[in-house]
Amino acid sequence: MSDSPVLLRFEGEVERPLGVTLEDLDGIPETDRVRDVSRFQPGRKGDGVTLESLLGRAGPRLGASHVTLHADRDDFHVSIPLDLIRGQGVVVYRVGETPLDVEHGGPVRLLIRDPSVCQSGELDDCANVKYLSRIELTSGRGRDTRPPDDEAHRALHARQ
Ligand SMILES: Nc1nc2c(c(=O)[nH]1)N[C@H]1C(S)=C(S)[C@@H](COP(=O)(O)O)O[C@H]1N2
Ligand SMILES: [Mo]
Repeated sequence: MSDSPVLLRFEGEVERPLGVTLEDLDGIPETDRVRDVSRFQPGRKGDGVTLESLLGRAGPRLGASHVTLHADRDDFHVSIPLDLIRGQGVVVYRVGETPLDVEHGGPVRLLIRDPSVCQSGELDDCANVKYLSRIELTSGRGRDTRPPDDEAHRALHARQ
């Protein structure tokens, strides 16, 4: 057990609710690590672990159909079918030796390996949730506050 702050929680329809610390993330084996996200998202930087490796630890229950990504810092939420996101999600939390800073969406940010453009489906750019604090497994779609149209999208970006 470590007394470091919990950076990310897994909750809801999981066998083992988790509170994940920096040490936990650093302890994930190399096979589950994703180094240098600029290889698949040019212009973004960082290193992380696969969402799948963390889901494996939490153990989605049989009834879990959706993964809801919560950013409590700015009250932004995205809900995506489990089957779609599990092979695509990367949990980014470092840039080399340095923890991911808030300007880059840290301390923990989700990146989709191969997102579609904004507002074009479940796994779009808008699902690259910054300041990710909780991952909730739900039966049915959970909360999703992604902008529904161009105007809402422009307004969201204007606030950032
Ligand atoms: N917490 C949080 N994450 C967020 C958003 C937000 O408003 N809050 N905006 C989303 C949207 S609409 C987009 S297009 C991308 C933009 O990521 P970028 O700022 O790294 O380009 O972040 C997504 N992640
Ligand atoms: Mo977006």
